[in-house]
Amino acid sequence: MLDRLREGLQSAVKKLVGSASLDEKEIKEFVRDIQRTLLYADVDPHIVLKFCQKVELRALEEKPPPGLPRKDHIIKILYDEFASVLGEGGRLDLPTNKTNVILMIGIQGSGKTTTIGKLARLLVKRNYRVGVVAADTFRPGAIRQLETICETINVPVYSQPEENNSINVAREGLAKLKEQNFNVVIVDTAGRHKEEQGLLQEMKEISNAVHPDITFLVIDGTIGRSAFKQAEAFHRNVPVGGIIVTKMDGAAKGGGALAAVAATGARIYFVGTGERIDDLEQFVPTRFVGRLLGMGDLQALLERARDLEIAADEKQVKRMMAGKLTMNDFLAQIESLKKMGSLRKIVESLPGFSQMNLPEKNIEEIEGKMKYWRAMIQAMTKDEREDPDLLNSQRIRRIARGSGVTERDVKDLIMRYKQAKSVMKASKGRQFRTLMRQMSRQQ
Ligand SMILES: Nc1nc2c(ncn2[C@@H]2O[C@H](COP(=O)(O)OP(=O)(O)O)[C@@H](O)[C@H]2O)c(=O)[nH]1
Ligand SMILES: [Mg+2]
Repeated sequence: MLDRLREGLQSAVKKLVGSASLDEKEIKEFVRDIQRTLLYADVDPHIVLKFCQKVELRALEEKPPPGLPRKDHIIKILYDEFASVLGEGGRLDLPTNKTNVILMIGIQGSGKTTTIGKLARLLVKRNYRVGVVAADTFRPGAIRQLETICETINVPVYSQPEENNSINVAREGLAKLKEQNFNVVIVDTAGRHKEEQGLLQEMKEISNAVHPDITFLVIDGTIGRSAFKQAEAFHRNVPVGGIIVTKMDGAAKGGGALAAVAATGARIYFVGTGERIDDLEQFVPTRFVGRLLGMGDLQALLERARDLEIAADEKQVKRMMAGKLTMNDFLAQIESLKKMGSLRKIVESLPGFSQMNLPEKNIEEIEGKMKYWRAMIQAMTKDEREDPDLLNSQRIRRIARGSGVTERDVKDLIMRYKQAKSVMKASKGRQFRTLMRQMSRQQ
């Protein structure tokens, strides 16, 4: 599935790995290759632009942990950013002590009925008793289609061939199957066209009638980035619990559909990868990205990168515990905080960190200042970074001029550094160790 996308990404990675040197030019070319591949897969240009800028910035500016080749580090960055674009996948965990109701909605032809068969099969394999309600009263042959699929997997289908009120069928079907203690009841619906308000109204009414535990919106992966609008239109009318993207086999635009759906904030639970009953996969973004980039090598690379990062952090922490905190350590720590997400969240999660004199209102300000801090630290000589006590007023003036800030800014940085150092000494690095442990758990 997604062959073109995979080939494009893997060939960009291969080119990067094979290049003799690795400077700005190669990195930019690598990012451009990725960009082209994503646009071809119909990923929304805004998403592509943001994604590529982020990858490029990180690739150019981030220092790999000692021991990790720069190329590997860049591939890891690519992996991280892909996983973050795709968001979290959804996991379907249904309790066995009740009748779980799953409502399937989506426009006609998106693959609802086919997917119901696949999902029923998957749940039967997990030992659930599954029944299906045929509440698509609009499409001729809809009942027969569902019955044909479900016969092959021994799943009963409730239908009322003479009834054309889908809400009644749904309600009565559910009641009947509930009586028979089914663990899961999946309700199939019609899906004429998304523009038809009537359809959305009907979905709303069915939803109110059956009170689904989860509503799956089924989206055709071949529509690419238009999936965004479609997902939003449905969601405005019916609370969508999760999304299933179908026809990922052969869909040149499947990547665009996935990115678009993830951009709505909805979780993708499954992807359909063919017409057969077993062609349904649970969607696990990290695994998915791994496959796109060529998992075999990547898994080893990611593990190595993590080990090296932890080792580097530990070395740093040991030094800091001995009360030795250089400006470089300071910067690295601040940046690793940033990498973990919002500084505020982290500071709040660490009791005792308030000793660093970071009153709440200052946190945002600090986040904003971080890029200047980097410039200032870069303007220092190696000796100054190792031993900031050397920083007299003359040197401060030079650094301020060299990094385009005021002398007061430099003094402010030094003050914060000293505060951090004294906290570090007092707590023997305990707080940072807690932090490191959290970091390694997050990876
Ligand atoms: N290649 C491929 N075809 C699919 C997939 N899912 C559904 N289809 C096909 O899409 C068409 C419409 O599917 P159907 O389940 O009837 O859609 P519905 O109108 O939403 O119920 C059928 O021909 C299916 O075989 C998939 O994952 N891959
Ligand atoms: Mg159907």
